[in-house]
Amino acid sequence: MSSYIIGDVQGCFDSLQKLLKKIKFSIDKDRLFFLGDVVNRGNKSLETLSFIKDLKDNAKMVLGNHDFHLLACCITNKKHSNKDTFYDIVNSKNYSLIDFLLQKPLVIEYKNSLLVHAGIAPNWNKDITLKQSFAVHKNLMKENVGEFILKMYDNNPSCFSNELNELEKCRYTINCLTRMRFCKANGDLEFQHKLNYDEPPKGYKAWFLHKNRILANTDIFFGHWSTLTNVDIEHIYPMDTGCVWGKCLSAIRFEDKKIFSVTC
Ligand SMILES: [Mn+2]
Repeated sequence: MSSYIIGDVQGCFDSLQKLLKKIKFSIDKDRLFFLGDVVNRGNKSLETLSFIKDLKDNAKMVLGNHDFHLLACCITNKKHSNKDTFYDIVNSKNYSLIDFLLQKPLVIEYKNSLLVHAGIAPNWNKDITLKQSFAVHKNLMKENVGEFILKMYDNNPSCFSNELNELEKCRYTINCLTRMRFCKANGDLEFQHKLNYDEPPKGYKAWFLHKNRILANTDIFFGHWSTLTNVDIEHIYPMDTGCVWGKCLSAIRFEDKKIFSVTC
Protein backbone atom coordinates (compact mmCIF):
# COMPACT_ATOMS: atom_id res chain seq x y z
CA MET A 1 0.00 0.00 0.00
CA SER A 2 1.22 3.48 -0.87
CA SER A 3 -0.08 6.93 -0.11
CA TYR A 4 0.21 9.67 -2.70
CA ILE A 5 -0.25 13.37 -2.04
CA ILE A 6 -1.39 15.27 -5.12
CA GLY A 7 -1.09 19.02 -5.81
CA ASP A 8 -3.69 21.40 -7.25
CA VAL A 9 -5.70 19.60 -9.95
CA GLN A 10 -7.93 22.63 -10.71
CA GLY A 11 -10.38 20.72 -12.86
CA CYS A 12 -7.68 19.14 -15.05
CA PHE A 13 -9.31 15.73 -15.04
CA ASP A 14 -7.34 14.35 -17.99
CA SER A 15 -4.01 15.26 -16.37
CA LEU A 16 -5.16 13.59 -13.15
CA GLN A 17 -5.96 10.37 -15.01
CA LYS A 18 -2.56 10.54 -16.70
CA LEU A 19 -0.89 10.94 -13.31
CA LEU A 20 -2.82 8.04 -11.75
CA LYS A 21 -1.76 5.86 -14.65
CA LYS A 22 1.85 6.87 -14.11
CA ILE A 23 1.78 5.92 -10.42
CA LYS A 24 -0.17 2.76 -11.28
CA PHE A 25 -2.82 3.76 -8.80
CA SER A 26 -4.63 0.78 -7.36
CA ILE A 27 -7.95 1.54 -5.72
CA ASP A 28 -7.57 -1.56 -3.54
CA LYS A 29 -4.09 -0.80 -2.29
CA ASP A 30 -3.34 2.90 -2.50
CA ARG A 31 -4.61 5.99 -0.81
CA LEU A 32 -4.76 9.48 -2.36
CA PHE A 33 -4.61 12.83 -0.63
CA PHE A 34 -5.56 15.99 -2.51
CA LEU A 35 -4.14 19.31 -1.35
CA GLY A 36 -7.19 21.38 -2.34
CA ASP A 37 -8.14 23.47 -5.37
CA VAL A 38 -9.41 20.36 -7.07
CA VAL A 39 -11.82 22.55 -9.09
CA ASN A 40 -11.79 25.77 -11.17
CA ARG A 41 -9.63 27.26 -13.95
CA GLY A 42 -9.41 23.87 -15.73
CA ASN A 43 -12.09 22.50 -18.06
CA LYS A 44 -13.46 19.49 -16.15
CA SER A 45 -14.30 20.50 -12.60
CA LEU A 46 -17.42 18.33 -12.45
CA GLU A 47 -15.64 15.17 -13.58
CA THR A 48 -12.74 15.83 -11.22
CA LEU A 49 -14.83 16.39 -8.11
CA SER A 50 -17.18 13.47 -8.90
CA PHE A 51 -14.19 11.20 -9.42
CA ILE A 52 -12.64 12.15 -6.07
CA LYS A 53 -15.96 11.75 -4.28
CA ASP A 54 -16.45 8.29 -5.82
CA LEU A 55 -13.08 7.15 -4.46
CA LYS A 56 -14.75 7.24 -1.03
CA ASP A 57 -12.32 6.21 1.73
CA ASN A 58 -9.44 5.85 -0.74
CA ALA A 59 -9.19 9.62 -1.16
CA LYS A 60 -9.00 12.44 1.33
CA MET A 61 -8.75 16.14 0.61
CA VAL A 62 -8.36 19.51 2.27
CA LEU A 63 -10.25 22.58 1.04
CA GLY A 64 -8.47 25.16 -1.06
CA ASN A 65 -9.53 28.72 -1.82
CA HIS A 66 -11.11 27.68 -5.15
CA ASP A 67 -13.10 24.89 -3.49
CA PHE A 68 -14.27 27.40 -0.89
CA HIS A 69 -15.20 29.86 -3.65
CA LEU A 70 -17.26 27.14 -5.36
CA LEU A 71 -19.13 26.57 -2.08
CA ALA A 72 -19.83 30.31 -1.82
CA CYS A 73 -21.18 30.42 -5.40
CA CYS A 74 -23.43 27.39 -4.84
CA ILE A 75 -24.72 28.16 -1.36
CA THR A 76 -24.84 31.96 -1.20
CA ASN A 77 -25.70 34.70 -3.67
CA LYS A 78 -22.00 35.35 -4.28
CA LYS A 79 -21.36 35.99 -7.97
CA HIS A 80 -18.77 33.97 -9.81
CA SER A 81 -16.26 35.80 -11.97
CA ASN A 82 -15.61 35.41 -15.69
CA LYS A 83 -12.48 33.44 -14.91
CA ASP A 84 -14.38 30.74 -13.01
CA THR A 85 -14.86 27.50 -14.90
CA PHE A 86 -16.86 25.48 -12.39
CA TYR A 87 -20.26 26.27 -13.95
CA ASP A 88 -20.53 22.59 -14.80
CA ILE A 89 -20.84 21.88 -11.07
CA VAL A 90 -23.05 24.89 -10.30
CA ASN A 91 -25.40 24.00 -13.18
CA SER A 92 -25.45 20.30 -12.33
CA LYS A 93 -27.36 21.13 -9.13
CA ASN A 94 -25.61 18.04 -7.77
CA TYR A 95 -25.95 18.86 -4.10
CA SER A 96 -24.18 15.67 -3.03
CA LEU A 97 -20.97 17.21 -4.41
CA ILE A 98 -21.53 20.35 -2.36
CA ASP A 99 -22.25 18.28 0.75
CA PHE A 100 -19.10 16.31 0.05
CA LEU A 101 -17.01 19.50 -0.01
CA LEU A 102 -18.67 20.92 3.10
CA GLN A 103 -17.49 17.90 5.06
CA LYS A 104 -13.84 18.43 4.14
CA PRO A 105 -11.31 19.80 6.63
CA LEU A 106 -8.74 22.57 6.12
CA VAL A 107 -5.94 20.45 7.54
CA ILE A 108 -5.24 16.72 7.63
CA GLU A 109 -2.81 15.19 10.09
CA TYR A 110 -1.34 11.98 8.68
CA LYS A 111 1.36 10.09 10.58
CA ASN A 112 2.72 13.28 12.22
CA SER A 113 2.74 15.19 8.91
CA LEU A 114 0.37 18.01 8.08
CA LEU A 115 -1.45 18.50 4.79
CA VAL A 116 -2.88 21.94 4.04
CA HIS A 117 -3.74 23.96 0.94
CA ALA A 118 -1.64 27.13 1.42
CA GLY A 119 0.44 26.90 4.58
CA ILE A 120 0.58 27.28 8.34
CA ALA A 121 1.36 30.52 10.16
CA PRO A 122 4.92 30.54 11.55
CA ASN A 123 3.65 31.25 15.08
CA TRP A 124 1.13 28.37 15.09
CA ASN A 125 1.80 25.00 16.65
CA LYS A 126 0.02 21.78 15.72
CA ASP A 127 -2.61 22.15 18.46
CA ILE A 128 -3.73 25.63 17.38
CA THR A 129 -3.65 24.60 13.72
CA LEU A 130 -5.87 21.56 14.26
CA LYS A 131 -8.14 23.36 16.73
CA GLN A 132 -8.73 26.26 14.33
CA SER A 133 -9.22 23.94 11.37
CA PHE A 134 -11.84 22.07 13.37
CA ALA A 135 -13.59 25.32 14.37
CA VAL A 136 -14.08 26.18 10.67
CA HIS A 137 -15.14 22.62 9.91
CA LYS A 138 -17.85 22.75 12.60
CA ASN A 139 -19.27 25.93 11.05
CA LEU A 140 -19.30 24.38 7.57
CA MET A 141 -21.40 21.53 8.95
CA LYS A 142 -24.06 23.84 10.41
CA GLU A 143 -27.49 24.55 8.95
CA ASN A 144 -26.77 28.25 8.33
CA VAL A 145 -23.49 27.61 6.53
CA GLY A 146 -24.31 30.23 3.85
CA GLU A 147 -24.35 33.06 6.40
CA PHE A 148 -21.05 31.80 7.78
CA ILE A 149 -19.38 31.63 4.36
CA LEU A 150 -20.43 35.18 3.44
CA LYS A 151 -18.89 36.48 6.66
CA MET A 152 -15.58 34.83 5.75
CA TYR A 153 -14.94 37.10 2.74
CA ASP A 154 -12.55 39.72 4.06
CA ASN A 155 -8.77 40.10 4.45
CA ASN A 156 -9.10 41.16 8.08
CA PRO A 157 -8.03 40.42 10.73
CA SER A 158 -4.57 40.00 9.20
CA CYS A 159 -3.22 38.70 12.50
CA PHE A 160 -4.43 36.01 14.92
CA SER A 161 -4.93 36.63 18.62
CA ASN A 162 -7.00 35.19 21.41
CA GLU A 163 -8.86 38.48 21.73
CA LEU A 164 -10.61 37.93 18.36
CA ASN A 165 -14.19 36.71 18.36
CA GLU A 166 -15.03 33.30 16.91
CA LEU A 167 -15.94 34.58 13.44
CA GLU A 168 -12.77 36.67 13.22
CA LYS A 169 -10.70 33.66 14.27
CA CYS A 170 -12.36 31.56 11.56
CA ARG A 171 -11.76 34.26 8.94
CA TYR A 172 -8.07 34.45 9.80
CA THR A 173 -7.87 30.65 9.79
CA ILE A 174 -9.39 30.29 6.32
CA ASN A 175 -7.21 33.09 4.93
CA CYS A 176 -4.08 31.62 6.48
CA LEU A 177 -4.63 27.97 5.63
CA THR A 178 -6.09 28.43 2.13
CA ARG A 179 -4.67 31.71 0.75
CA MET A 180 -1.39 32.63 2.47
CA ARG A 181 1.93 33.00 0.64
CA PHE A 182 3.83 35.79 2.39
CA CYS A 183 3.45 36.80 6.03
CA LYS A 184 5.34 38.26 8.96
CA ALA A 185 6.85 36.23 11.80
CA ASN A 186 3.74 36.93 13.89
CA GLY A 187 1.49 35.49 11.17
CA ASP A 188 0.43 38.89 9.76
CA LEU A 189 -0.83 38.02 6.25
CA GLU A 190 -0.16 39.71 2.91
CA PHE A 191 -2.27 38.96 -0.18
CA GLN A 192 -1.02 41.13 -3.04
CA HIS A 193 2.04 39.15 -4.11
CA LYS A 194 2.21 35.86 -5.97
CA LEU A 195 5.85 35.81 -7.07
CA ASN A 196 8.49 33.29 -6.08
CA TYR A 197 9.56 33.12 -2.44
CA ASP A 198 12.83 34.95 -3.11
CA GLU A 199 10.90 38.07 -4.19
CA PRO A 200 8.91 38.92 -1.05
CA PRO A 201 7.12 42.21 -0.50
CA LYS A 202 8.98 44.51 1.90
CA GLY A 203 8.71 43.40 5.52
CA TYR A 204 7.34 39.94 4.65
CA LYS A 205 8.72 36.47 3.97
CA ALA A 206 7.31 33.25 2.56
CA TRP A 207 5.48 31.65 5.51
CA PHE A 208 7.92 28.70 5.63
CA LEU A 209 11.07 30.87 5.71
CA HIS A 210 10.62 32.50 9.09
CA LYS A 211 13.28 31.70 11.66
CA ASN A 212 11.90 30.08 14.81
CA ARG A 213 8.85 28.81 12.91
CA ILE A 214 7.17 26.55 15.45
CA LEU A 215 6.47 23.64 13.08
CA ALA A 216 9.93 23.71 11.46
CA ASN A 217 10.46 20.02 12.28
CA THR A 218 7.10 18.80 10.99
CA ASP A 219 6.66 17.64 7.39
CA ILE A 220 4.17 20.00 5.72
CA PHE A 221 2.68 19.22 2.30
CA PHE A 222 0.91 22.09 0.55
CA GLY A 223 -0.27 23.41 -2.80
CA HIS A 224 -1.59 26.84 -3.84
CA TRP A 225 1.69 28.47 -4.88
CA SER A 226 2.33 27.53 -8.51
CA THR A 227 5.14 30.05 -9.04
CA LEU A 228 7.15 28.52 -6.21
CA THR A 229 10.28 26.92 -7.61
CA ASN A 230 13.62 25.66 -6.30
CA VAL A 231 12.53 25.29 -2.70
CA ASP A 232 15.01 23.10 -0.87
CA ILE A 233 13.99 23.31 2.75
CA GLU A 234 13.77 20.34 5.03
CA HIS A 235 10.21 19.22 5.87
CA ILE A 236 8.67 21.59 3.29
CA TYR A 237 6.90 19.97 0.33
CA PRO A 238 5.34 22.42 -2.17
CA MET A 239 3.16 20.39 -4.55
CA ASP A 240 1.39 22.89 -6.85
CA THR A 241 3.46 22.48 -9.99
CA GLY A 242 1.19 24.63 -12.16
CA CYS A 243 -0.95 22.01 -13.89
CA VAL A 244 -3.60 24.47 -15.05
CA TRP A 245 -0.89 26.83 -16.34
CA GLY A 246 0.41 24.21 -18.77
CA LYS A 247 3.18 22.96 -16.53
CA CYS A 248 2.88 19.74 -14.50
CA LEU A 249 0.62 17.85 -12.16
CA SER A 250 2.57 16.12 -9.42
CA ALA A 251 2.16 13.52 -6.72
CA ILE A 252 4.58 12.66 -3.96
CA ARG A 253 4.69 9.16 -2.54
CA PHE A 254 4.46 9.61 1.21
CA GLU A 255 6.52 6.57 2.16
CA ASP A 256 9.72 7.45 0.27
CA LYS A 257 9.00 11.04 -0.84
CA LYS A 258 9.49 10.13 -4.50
CA ILE A 259 7.86 12.66 -6.83
CA PHE A 260 5.88 11.68 -9.94
CA SER A 261 4.89 14.33 -12.51
CA VAL A 262 3.04 14.46 -15.78
CA THR A 263 3.04 17.37 -18.20
CA CYS A 264 -0.32 19.03 -18.68
MN1 LIG B 1 -5.14 28.01 -4.13
